[in-house]
Amino acid sequence: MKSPWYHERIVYQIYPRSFQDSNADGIGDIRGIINRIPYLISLGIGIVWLSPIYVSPNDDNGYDIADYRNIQKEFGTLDDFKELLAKLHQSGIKLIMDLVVNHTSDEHPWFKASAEGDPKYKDYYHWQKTKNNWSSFFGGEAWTYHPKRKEYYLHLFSKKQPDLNWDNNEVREEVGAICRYWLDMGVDGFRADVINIIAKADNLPKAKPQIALSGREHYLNNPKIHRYLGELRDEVFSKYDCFTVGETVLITPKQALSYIDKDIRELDMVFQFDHMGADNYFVKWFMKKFRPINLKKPLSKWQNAIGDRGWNTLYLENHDQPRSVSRFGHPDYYEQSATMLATMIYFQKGTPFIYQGQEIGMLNASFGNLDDYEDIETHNIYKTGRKLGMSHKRMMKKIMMMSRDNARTPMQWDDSVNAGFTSSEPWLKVNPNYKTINVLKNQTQTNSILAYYRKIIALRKEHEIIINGDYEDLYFKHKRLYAYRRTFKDEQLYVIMNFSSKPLRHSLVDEFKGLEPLLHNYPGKVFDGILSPYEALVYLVKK
Ligand code: TEU
Ligand code: CA
Repeated sequence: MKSPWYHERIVYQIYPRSFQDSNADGIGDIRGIINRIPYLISLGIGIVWLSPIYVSPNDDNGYDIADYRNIQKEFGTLDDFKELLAKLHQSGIKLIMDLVVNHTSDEHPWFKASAEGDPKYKDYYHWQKTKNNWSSFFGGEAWTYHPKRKEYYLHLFSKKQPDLNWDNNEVREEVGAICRYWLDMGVDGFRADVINIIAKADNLPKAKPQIALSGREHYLNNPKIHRYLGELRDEVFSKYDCFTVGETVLITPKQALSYIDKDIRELDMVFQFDHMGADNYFVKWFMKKFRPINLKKPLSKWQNAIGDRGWNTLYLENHDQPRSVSRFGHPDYYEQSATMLATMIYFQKGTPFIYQGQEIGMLNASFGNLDDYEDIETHNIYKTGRKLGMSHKRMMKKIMMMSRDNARTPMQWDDSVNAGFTSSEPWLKVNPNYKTINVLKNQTQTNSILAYYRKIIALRKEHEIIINGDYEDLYFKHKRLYAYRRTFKDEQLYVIMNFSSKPLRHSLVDEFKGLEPLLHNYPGKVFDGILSPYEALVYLVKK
């Protein structure tokens, strides 16, 4: 059976604000993306995922939408968007949009009408006379009083992001219509923002108090959600050749399968977050020392648990996560750890997602000055932490490592002013390391991180085993060796890595003596039976 295109292709996530500015206002835009299509083609990716470009007051950089059918002025026009879509399609690249429908902006006409008590919109959101003890993902309370309506409204994110009431039939019809609008225009699918929290328990009961995310037992994977997503699948998604990937927070493999199992398919795949917890306890602000085993365990758990029942997503970064090389790599082995991490994740079974700049090994910006951060989450957490008595220094340490702005600094194209992102003042500072880390420099070096990413992408097109081979861990308990085997028809693919800064000898490596690796991140190194720091080897064996 032929695999669906969204199993074979590689997704490249663009954060439009930070990708390429074309009109010198310091903000990335659609025209900028169009100008960079040759770069996307040269990478070999097959799908672009655009973070939100809809009309938005920008409280949360576009994740607070005021008009789902139009483009934010600073990004361009609907015609620009249509041109981008057409040009990507001409280049054989598909496009998926971000679908943010857990909440709208408080400046969306629905919310304004709801706040005024307009009978049609009155129940589009969650209103209550009294607030309860639920807390927000961004720190602080999840309720805000609205003086006009004289009631509190629920917002699981910022107070400018009121949660939609999915129990309301008309809300669900509106969402379906929005999806159809973009699909009819030719869009190829959606990344559905925090989709597993859209259904809230009836009457929003009081929460079991927790240190973070109080109330979650009443909105995570609430059983009603399957009816709501089932409707969307039947009435909208199944009518198009499109795909959906749900962002599902705090999810277990079993819960994931309740959405993506091949007999259910309310969503085609989900983003899980277990491996993003490798350097923290439950919430990223409670940091702990990173250990490779804590990355290996969750990744392996998902490979094994999803198995043949569904399909995984493979990612290390997105616009919410710090840069993976800063988190899991090693500064003394920068190129080696960056390429090892890519090998580790992208030879597993699932659809690869690459976040802009990851392919050139961009690192955390770690600005030391709070004023250099733009992200609402960063500022809210700072306030919350300070209120709880934590020092400025302690909060800044957390922010420097974990702020979402680490991933949102402008794309580093070259070593000209502002890294070639803009000719004026960028909306968020460029990472000062852009003179050494940029696309141009990567392009001129044969063994760059970018060249390695291109090789992985090319290999995936050449060898079906990388897409459809079964996954199996090898020497799973080993703390420094990371190894697994993929099996497909009469082929086996071995992925062998030293996830440490010390040389590693292991009998597994000896088995491949004299064999030419399919991929190797130590260019020119001759096999000596010992894995160097962060060395990664991929072997293809025919039985
Ligand atoms: O993220 C959901 C989410 O869980 C994040 O808020 C997460 O807790 C945080 O980013 C970790 O640092 C999605 C979007 O990806 C994010 O950009 C939005 O801010 C959020 O939803 C609200 O729409
Ligand atoms: Ca611009």
